[in-house]
Amino acid sequence: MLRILVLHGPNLNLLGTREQSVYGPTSLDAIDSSLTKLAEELALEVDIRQSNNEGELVTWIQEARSGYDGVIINPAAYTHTSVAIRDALAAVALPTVEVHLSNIHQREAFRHQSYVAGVALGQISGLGPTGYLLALRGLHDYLTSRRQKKSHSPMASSRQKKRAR
Ligand code: CA2
Repeated sequence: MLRILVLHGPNLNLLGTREQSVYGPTSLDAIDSSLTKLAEELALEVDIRQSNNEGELVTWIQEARSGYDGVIINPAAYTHTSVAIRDALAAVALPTVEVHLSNIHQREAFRHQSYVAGVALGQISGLGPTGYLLALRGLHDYLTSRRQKKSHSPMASSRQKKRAR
């Protein structure tokens, strides 16, 4: 079964309690529940975590190297500052989708730059909580079609082909 690590960065634990005009009324727990429900439908496993600590996020990304197939991350404010998170994502080289609730490109100039975008498969910005669900569907499609391509490759051994199923 494909396993996806979902990471929420700093202050996202406050969702639904403040700044509803920017980030909407939905709580982080509600976002996590809808992700878990979709994961069940797609027969994926999701491991969802939130941290206000850059080092903790870096450690979790590093640990994802073994046992995970992809990453969904809303790095929150670290999007615009963290070379460490970018380097960790580049090091593990797992397909990663960057998600933002708000459209960072329509906001203050300092939010237009993402250190993560350059190492991500894609970025979803401005679609609110739906962005996380689209990210999960997108990763699912990407990973399953990659598996199929690998298992149909003439170079794939019968053991590789079995593993890819
Ligand atoms: O739009 C997004 O998802 C952001 O990643 C959210 C970050 C912000 O720094 C990025 O530029 C864009 C901020 C998350 C803070 O969330 C709060 C939620 C409720 C109350 C206060 C902060």
